Amino acid sequence: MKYWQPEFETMPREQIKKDQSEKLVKQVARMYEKVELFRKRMDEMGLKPEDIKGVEDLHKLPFSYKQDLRDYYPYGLFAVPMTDIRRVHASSGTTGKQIVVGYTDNDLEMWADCFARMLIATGADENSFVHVGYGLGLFTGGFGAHDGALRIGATAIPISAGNTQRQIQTMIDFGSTVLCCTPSYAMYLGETIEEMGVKDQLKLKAGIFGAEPWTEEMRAQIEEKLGLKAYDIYGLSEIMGPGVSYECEYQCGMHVCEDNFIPEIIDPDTGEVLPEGEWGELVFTTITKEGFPLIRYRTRDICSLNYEKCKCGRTHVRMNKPQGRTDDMLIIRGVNVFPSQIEEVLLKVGGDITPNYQIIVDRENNTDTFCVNVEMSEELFSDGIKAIQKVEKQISESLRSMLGIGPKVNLVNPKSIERSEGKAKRVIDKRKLVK
Ligand code: DLL
Repeated sequence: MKYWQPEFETMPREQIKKDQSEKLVKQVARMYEKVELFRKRMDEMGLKPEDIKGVEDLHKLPFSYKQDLRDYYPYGLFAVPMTDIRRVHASSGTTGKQIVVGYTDNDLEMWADCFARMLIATGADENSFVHVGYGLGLFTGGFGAHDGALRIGATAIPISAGNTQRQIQTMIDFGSTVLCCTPSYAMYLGETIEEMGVKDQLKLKAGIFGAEPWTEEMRAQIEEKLGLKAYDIYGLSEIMGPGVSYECEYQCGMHVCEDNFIPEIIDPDTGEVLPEGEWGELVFTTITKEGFPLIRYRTRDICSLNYEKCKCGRTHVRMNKPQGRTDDMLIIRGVNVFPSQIEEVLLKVGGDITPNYQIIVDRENNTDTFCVNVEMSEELFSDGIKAIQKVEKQISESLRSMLGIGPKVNLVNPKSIERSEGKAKRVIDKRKLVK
């Protein structure tokens, strides 16, 4: 089967709005009937489904939150009988109880279609070999990529995450052309490929990396180590999984699949919708999902939107790389610090260090302590203590000038920080452990 780019991706904005309005009106009416929590919230606000006439009324609707999924766990927010739910996925998140999401046949079709758009944008086709290195299981990453590969008629290699040397040997033997995994795992694969000295045996052309924030500097390193073009893909279990938005060949923001999802940017404190271009919390409404639809879901991702037509011809809105999450922002001595800011500085330092790091925050005598452990390169390790101290000082000063506070930087031995096969754990906040 051959996949073609649907015409709606290049529709004029007025037409997109019309299409979204029709779908939103139907979705609101259906959810009012089927989902108790949604009906209750609408009633509390004195809103009736008829009050929603199109996207211009979206801001009137109530928000939904991750806590709702926990309160109604497992199936309390589903909008169809369980006999129509064909598959479930779950997300444990970094904290808290797992949440579960469900898909009807149509939902799975729609998801495969969205991931297929990502693959097509990278130049993949029925001749491609799609190496699925996201975990295949309850995590949405693996199955999302797998179904997308089938949709374009490519050959899927559902290897899942882990067993790094075997992954690489399989890539070589099976001729993988598209690699799908988290960016931190891509870095680890790249490092191992260098050690094995097999880069020239790989046939990789494109990488589809997401599920965690990553910087432009990291993109450059991954591209260099793996010899491919690295694309960013965004998604979250609550809304669908990977493919809610994706980069095109121009890599200037991720196109939201607006025929299925309406994004908004709001002020996380007041809930007000912010004007185009401003950074705030990303909120999504699913307008076509049947099994587990959500209205105005607060993602906690910090992002901005750009409605300008892209050079690729797509008119679908682009979201910027999320800067982090409202819930992973660290407040250290009163200063807001995002792990991605630290990563940006570290990757700029280049050769003497590796991009493997951990941020450790603690509290001593009522003051926050802030420490960044970074792995040094083998070369620096053999240069001795004076050279190491010099680099530590240089990183600490660069971080101070970016953040306004300087952490204690420790360069640690090569390969001493644990590698990740999925989402990397970069922050250890010991203050949260204090009872
Ligand atoms: O991570 C779905 C996914 C799988 C996306 C594979 C892309 C590729 P969750 O486990 O529910 O779902 O985590 C969702 O991960 O709210 C963001 O905070 C973060 N995230 C996902 N993609 C990106 C990205 C999957 N490209 C949460 N950049 C989201 C930054 C991302 N953060």
